[in-house]
Amino acid sequence: MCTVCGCGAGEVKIEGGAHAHAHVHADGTVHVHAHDHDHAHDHTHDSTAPAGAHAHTHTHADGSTHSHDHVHQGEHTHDHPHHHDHDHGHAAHGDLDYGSGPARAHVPGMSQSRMVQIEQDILSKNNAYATANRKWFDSRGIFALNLVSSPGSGKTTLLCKTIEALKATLAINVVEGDQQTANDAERIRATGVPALQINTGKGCHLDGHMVGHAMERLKPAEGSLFLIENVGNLVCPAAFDLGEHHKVAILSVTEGEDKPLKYPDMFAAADVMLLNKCDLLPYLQFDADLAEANARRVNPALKVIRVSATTGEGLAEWLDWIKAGVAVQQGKREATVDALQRRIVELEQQLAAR
Ligand SMILES: Nc1nc2c(ncn2[C@@H]2O[C@H](COP(=O)(O)OP(=O)(O)OP(=O)(O)O)[C@@H](O)[C@H]2O)c(=O)[nH]1
Ligand SMILES: [Mg+2]
Repeated sequence: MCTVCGCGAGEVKIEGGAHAHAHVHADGTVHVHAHDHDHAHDHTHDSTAPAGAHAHTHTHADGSTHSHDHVHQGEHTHDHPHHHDHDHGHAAHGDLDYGSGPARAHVPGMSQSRMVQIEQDILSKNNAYATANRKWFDSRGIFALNLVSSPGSGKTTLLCKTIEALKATLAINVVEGDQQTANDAERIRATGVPALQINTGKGCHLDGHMVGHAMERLKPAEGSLFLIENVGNLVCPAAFDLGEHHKVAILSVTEGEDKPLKYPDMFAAADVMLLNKCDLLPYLQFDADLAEANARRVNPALKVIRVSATTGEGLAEWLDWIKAGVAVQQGKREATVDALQRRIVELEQQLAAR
């Protein structure tokens, strides 16, 4: 899970030359910056702490916690194995559960408190970028969606169909996230709308910082629709807010009804689930009602729409939901401080002209 081990901190390439670097420092802090290749750059990492120093938190057996600084003289890791004798339903079979500690994950050689610290650090930085993105969208009345799913469930096919249906009446921009290739951005550009590919390298999700750069490049119009296709991955993108208004989870009928229960974070984070490839239902043993019920066990408020991106079945409801969201965002624009300031300037000019 990339929020606790920092495995998403590889080299990121954004189409058009700029790229972003994310560094995980020895003390676990993450530092991200972007730069263009057409100018020289230099950067230093300022730290008031001595090289290798970091704060260390221990949780004692009695539950008390204390923290102290220490300096590493060389590379070392120390592990605090914990035995949890919780009574999990499956523990009777000797199954192993590495998700029962405070970090709800396991990284060899890293303590639970360290993982929690790293996760908080990564997510708080990401959330700051995401909040700025959302504010930017809101001030311009833009409706932003983040499509998340496992690889191949039909995100790009759905996007192409959605764009074909809406592009005559709505300005649309697309951000594509994949570890490698610009295939999906090219498929989107073939529909005639602007698209930008972000390659995440070893990274397994898009983050708020990457999307901020994509927004700067795409320059979406006021009142438009901004669609983000995340990296195909049913785990990590759930934790990263990009500044979107809704996460839309896509589950295709070839994946099995149990996926919302096995990967609950994603379905809990989404507001809408598109059950895709419904054209294949006659050929499969897939219980669509059970899949919906499983998704609602994780997220009772989830809106579910059954669709087929290839036949177009169910897409009308999806398109209506998007149009309603766009209308709400366009309405909100009127109420933003920016818009009010523009109105004040206008009124002052009218007064001055009297
Ligand atoms: N039968 C059927 N096939 C579909 C449907 N939607 C997508 N597909 C097929 O599923 C495959 C994967 O579709 P994509 O749109 O590339 O899926 P994706 O989620 O964008 O994949 P990644 O970006 O790699 O994660 C393609 O062969 C599509 O033609 C559908 O509704 N029905
Ligand atoms: Mg795709």
